[in-house]
Amino acid sequence: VETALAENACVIALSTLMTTTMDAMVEVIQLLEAAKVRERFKVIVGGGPISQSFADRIGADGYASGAPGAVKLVEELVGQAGWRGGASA
Ligand code: B12
Repeated sequence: VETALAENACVIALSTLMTTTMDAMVEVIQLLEAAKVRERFKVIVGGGPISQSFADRIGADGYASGAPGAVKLVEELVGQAGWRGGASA
């Protein structure tokens, strides 16, 4: 979260390969909410144990099953009309 703020990131992309680290994705979203900066970032999740339903459950903005889908997802999210995240927030 500190790095995303320092870098004026638009997107935070979280990856995990293991079920044991899935909870940390929830923690990142909670940290963003606690710092009142959740709306400044699009948070996307992925990796072997992750699914669309998990992404929905934790309040992530998106999920993709592979790299090409991740690029498409980011293009859609960042291109969304009216969203001005990152540096412009
Ligand atoms: C390579 C590998 C390792 C390597 C990692 C090397 C490295 N430096 O990265 C080494 C040997 C170190 C390793 C260690 C361990 N591993 Co390992 N490992 C794997 C393996 C074989 C492949 C993972 C991989 O790199 N895949 C290639 C990438 C490109 O594919 P991918 O991760 O699926 O990513 C794609 C999509 O998921 C998606 N995606 C991924 N991230 C994101 C993020 C976003 C935002 C989006 C949109 C999309 C997206 O796009 C990617 C491209 O298509 C998997 C088994 C598997 N087939 O997945 C086990 C696996 C992940 N390992 C596992 C385990 C248990 C471990 C260890 C705990 C073993 C141990 N007891 O020490 C340790 C943990 C180490 C650690 N601290 O993290 C388990 C996890 C089980 C679980 N359910 O949690 C797996 C699933 C194997 C198994 N079936 O048991 N491992």
